[in-house]
Amino acid sequence: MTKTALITGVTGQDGAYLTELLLGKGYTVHGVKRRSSSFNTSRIDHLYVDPHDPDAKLFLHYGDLTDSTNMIRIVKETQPDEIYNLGAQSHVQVSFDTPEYTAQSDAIGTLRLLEAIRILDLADKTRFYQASTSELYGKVVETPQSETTPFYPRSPYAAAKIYAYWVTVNYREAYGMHASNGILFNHESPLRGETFVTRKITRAVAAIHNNLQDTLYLGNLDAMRDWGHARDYVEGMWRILQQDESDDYVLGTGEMHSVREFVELAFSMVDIKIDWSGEGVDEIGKCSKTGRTLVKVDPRYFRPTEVELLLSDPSKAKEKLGWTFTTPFAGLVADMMESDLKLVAREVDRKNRHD
Ligand code: NDP
Ligand code: GDR
Repeated sequence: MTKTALITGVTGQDGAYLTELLLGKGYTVHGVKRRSSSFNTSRIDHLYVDPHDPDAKLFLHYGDLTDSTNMIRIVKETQPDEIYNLGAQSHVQVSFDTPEYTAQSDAIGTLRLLEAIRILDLADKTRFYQASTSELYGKVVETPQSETTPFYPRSPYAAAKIYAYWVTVNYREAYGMHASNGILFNHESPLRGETFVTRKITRAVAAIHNNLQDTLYLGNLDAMRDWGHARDYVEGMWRILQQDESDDYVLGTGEMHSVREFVELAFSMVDIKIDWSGEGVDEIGKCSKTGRTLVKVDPRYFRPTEVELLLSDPSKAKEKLGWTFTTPFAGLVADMMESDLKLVAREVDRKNRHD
């Protein structure tokens, strides 16, 4: 029997990889996209076929997690077997500028979807996946961080996501819903948004290598993250919803690296070795051969409260879901660099043709 999935955040990084995965498994996929004055479906355009085509399996619906009636209508019309709630204002730093909106979409948005399932009497049919996050751990209480590590959110984003986490647990316990949290550590890819640190770095390194940019400005170079590849993590999301019992799982690599290490590795892939000097806001990274300054610190990117390090213990997911990551840190950086070097080469080519 063909299953039907509904994905919020279908136009985002994870939405794109998950859509590809589910279509490959024969699912019919409904996605919620936001109305925007410019195109926002570039990550899934290659998967989309005209809905008039009899083979069409991907359908997009205008919607927003801040709009209850719209959510209820979409759930009613699509009658999904599985809902993946990936939609969110997902940028930690931006959440300090837009805390109320972040709470509306990330916290209450989750409640709206759970209520839609309940109101529509779909609790026995529809399984629910909540995109929870390692940001819940925030300030370091213990490492590595597992399903039993206490939470200590450090941003309006994390505070909103902690509500979403607990309301998902509550609807499971109160109404017997198959509702699960995936507590996912950072996962990246060539589709990563350009203002997250990894993609900001790989784009800048590719641009600097092609003389399109002089300097990469970053915030906290000492922050440590457990970075994996998004393609691996959407497989984990799907596995979580295939379990007989709903539950909460950490997905991560169990390895962490600093932002500085990410920068060094990305530059090494275009044969540039970075020499660091100075400290704090005065730290700079120079090309070891030319002495040119390529990396500077800009305090604008410091956060009012920082999450210094995140490190997962994904052993429960390994044992119960048979899930583990397949792309190690160096492979992730290489994949992102390769893709951004191609993108920049296309930009250079376009520019040359116009000159
Ligand atoms: P992205 O920022 O790439 O995508 C977010 C998606 O949510 C986009 O499709 C966006 O639409 C949509 N969206 C934003 N606000 C709303 C709203 N109010 N109503 C409906 N849709 C909305 O995030 P990722 O793909 O990286 O992450 C997916 C989810 O997983 C998010 O919830 C994120 O918080 C969470 N997460 C991510 C991790 C990571 O490392 N990537 C780790 C742990 C959790 P649009 O394209 O129009 O902006
Ligand atoms: P994060 O990702 O906050 O972990 O949230 P991000 O890539 O934004 O930051 C990671 C770390 O890098 C430091 N940093 C910078 N960050 C950005 N964005 N820009 C910079 O210039 C910069 N310089 C240093 C940050 O301070 C931070 O410590 C991501 C999002 O996908 C969330 O939605 C998700 O929940 C978590 O990962 C797990």
